[in-house]
Amino acid sequence: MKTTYYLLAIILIGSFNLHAQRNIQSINSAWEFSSEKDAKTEIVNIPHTWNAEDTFRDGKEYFRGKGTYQKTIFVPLEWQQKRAFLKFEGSNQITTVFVNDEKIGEHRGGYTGFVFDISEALKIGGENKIRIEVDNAHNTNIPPLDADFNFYGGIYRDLKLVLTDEIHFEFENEATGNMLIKTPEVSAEKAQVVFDTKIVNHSEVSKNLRVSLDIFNPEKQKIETLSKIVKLSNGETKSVNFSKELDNPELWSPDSPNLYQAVARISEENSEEILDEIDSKFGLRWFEVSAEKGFVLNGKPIKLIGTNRHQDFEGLGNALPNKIHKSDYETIKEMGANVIRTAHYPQDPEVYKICDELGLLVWSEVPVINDVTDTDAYHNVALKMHREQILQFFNHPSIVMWGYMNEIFIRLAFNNQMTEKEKEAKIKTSVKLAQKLEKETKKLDPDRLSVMALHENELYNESGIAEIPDVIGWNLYFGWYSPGLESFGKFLDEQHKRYPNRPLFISEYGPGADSRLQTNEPKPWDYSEAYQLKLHRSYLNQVQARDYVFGMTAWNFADFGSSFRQDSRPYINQKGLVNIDRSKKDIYHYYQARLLEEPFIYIAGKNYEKRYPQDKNDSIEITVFSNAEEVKLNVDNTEFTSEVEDGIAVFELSFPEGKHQLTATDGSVSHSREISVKYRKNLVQEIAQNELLVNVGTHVNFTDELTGETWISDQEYKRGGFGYIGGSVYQKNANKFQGTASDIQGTENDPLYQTMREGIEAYKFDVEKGKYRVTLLFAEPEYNASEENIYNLSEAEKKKITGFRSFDVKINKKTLSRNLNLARDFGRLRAVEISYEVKTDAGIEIEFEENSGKTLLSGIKIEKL
Ligand code: GCB
Repeated sequence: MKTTYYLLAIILIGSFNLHAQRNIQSINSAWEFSSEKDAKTEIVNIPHTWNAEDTFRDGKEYFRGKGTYQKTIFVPLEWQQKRAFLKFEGSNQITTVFVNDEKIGEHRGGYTGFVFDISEALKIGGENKIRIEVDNAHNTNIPPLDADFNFYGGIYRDLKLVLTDEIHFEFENEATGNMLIKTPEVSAEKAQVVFDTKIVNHSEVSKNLRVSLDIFNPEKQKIETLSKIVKLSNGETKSVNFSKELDNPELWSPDSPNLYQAVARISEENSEEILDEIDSKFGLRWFEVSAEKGFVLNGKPIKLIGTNRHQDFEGLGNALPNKIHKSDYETIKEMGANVIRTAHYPQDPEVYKICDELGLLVWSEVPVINDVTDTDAYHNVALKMHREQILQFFNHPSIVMWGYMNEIFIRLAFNNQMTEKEKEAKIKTSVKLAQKLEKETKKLDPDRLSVMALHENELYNESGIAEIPDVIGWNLYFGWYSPGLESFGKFLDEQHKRYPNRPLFISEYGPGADSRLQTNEPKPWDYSEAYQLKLHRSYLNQVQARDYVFGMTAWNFADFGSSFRQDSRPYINQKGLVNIDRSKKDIYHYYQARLLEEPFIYIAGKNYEKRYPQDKNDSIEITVFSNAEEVKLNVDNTEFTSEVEDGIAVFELSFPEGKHQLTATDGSVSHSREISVKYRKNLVQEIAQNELLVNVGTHVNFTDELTGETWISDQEYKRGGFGYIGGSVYQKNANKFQGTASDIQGTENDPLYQTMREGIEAYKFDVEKGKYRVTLLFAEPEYNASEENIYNLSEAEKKKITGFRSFDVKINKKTLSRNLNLARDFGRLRAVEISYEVKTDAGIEIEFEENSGKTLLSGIKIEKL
């Protein structure tokens, strides 16, 4: 293995083409990797994280510590007169570089780029060992301290090796060598553009240099060449600035993302040979925001509507190829969005590039989130990160807001251990840091807006922190963490009344939604796609009705990894408009109907093709998303028409049993889908053909992704049919409608086990004579459920023990399981499946009899044998 890897390194470096100009090569392939957790080396490619799997397997216990990457490179003699740099685009979170065991430097913070000059440590004409240590252990002096996303460790963005001449544009700085292009004044008639570069002379002699700058218009024609002669002594670094007024600029906007380009070069005064060259795209636009006018771009008001986006992906953690960064933003643009928030941290350089090109406005943010440490070290890293994001992404016209804090009081608001004094100290240090970050923002970039995201708490107003940035974003979860969808608008109106001059933005909103869960009667916390639709529809309407709210970004574009989360898919935050593998939820298409201008139509229910009405008198709801005023739905060649309200046309139709072809059209575009219909009334009679599966204790249908089986929503028993007798829907938490959100061990079908009927007396199926298999699903939902054996307890003890649950299961009056104690027999929060074979002359009745605590049942399946 070692030989191949040396060979690889030699080929890589040998292929460098040593012109005088800078040479930039990726150095991603074939690194020897080992970690504190696993000393065994493996060969990995960058982008790489060591947490792609364990964050989704081990929950919050995922490995956080040190990983080491090593590689040997051969440095040819031609490098003698060159400078060599390593350029990281992002590595989480402390990165230390060694060349031939000599420490070159350390970088703190996992979301911005950085550059190390390795020239002095290299052995020219020989082999050189590069070792990079990366540590993602919790560090109280580095943001983020705590957050609802995974802190995946590793060199998870591209790594580049850059060779320059001894005379070059400055590279090793917080801007990672970016030339800054400022546009202090832009109007429809003219734009003032300033180009800031820095040049470095690393040679032994002083030089007379020519620095030139070419400007290209969006049509890629050269429109200007500026140049200066600069004398640069040996060892000297100097700023070289150009300024130009451009007439009738071709403005950048989401509809016309026009990009100019600047190319800067250095040569010796009397020579044609180019010593170094850098380039950058830039755009010309101006904007302002106010409570009265909202957001105004290039003189035109524009309501900003879009999403947040996290940077991880199924199976990859945060180590994404650029292609996925790109396709995510293309998908967001295709949704009709005009704005994005980079969730809680600066993202890959590719992201800002694609947002410029697609025309998406950007709120970029540093991960000062949930909590602050009151140390200079923490404050300084936060400030450095913020400077790095501003300087590295400065030239992107898409960026309009620099964010520097998210919900900074959330931990202290929920912490009952802290004394009032400690809380005051926390607030004080957070306010102080916000002031410093604000000052830094304005110093580096007075032309963009500063912004901070807040959670629903008065502390932000009381402490004065909400007054520090230019604008504030509210992360509001009414209808999810707080009750009542309409409370959202009331909250905003009250804020507006108290602070009439504050422009407001809704930086986050949204419920968890799982494509496996479907219903027509959505309720908070049922994780159904229908509830996701209900909430987003309501929020969109409430924001559209309020001019003082200048925009909103849904939480989140895609489901994302969060190791401590226990929802219907453990370790995943499910508020995405698309799944973690980017397959789309219905809600994505709803936004298309609300936001796109070109004709759009979509029949909702991609994951709701199997429908179970009671009988032919019970209608089925077919939902069509469209931006037309009226749409037609063709069902098996019969046409129905409906008006569209808020992007939705609802058809209540009764269907015969069987498969049906649906086609919706607005006259110009159409969409088709097939649904299959079975009457609940007939399910018991047809058990011989189709087994019957019920998702007990809930109003939602659950589809198993592996088997394709649908467990239909529960119902009360009625003669001639099936259903439960007695008990109530189990509710772990009074604020949540149903079930438990805990991770259920031993299954991927958590929601099936998370919802249950407690205190259930019986489940009945009025089947005909025959032999059947009855399968019962259970999970003990209480962490503290006792594992005691009931026979060991006296009556007095039984009464005393709380969380004790033991019951008998009888089928057709015969006790088949006695004293079933789920915690003792299988473990708490574990999926349990027990099948019984039963012969009957008529009907099956499964009775549950409590010995102690309450009976329960999560699911039931009945098959004819
Ligand atoms: C928030 C946070 C975000 C979380 C989100 C949620 O307010 O800013 O990081 O992921 O809520 O889903 O709870």
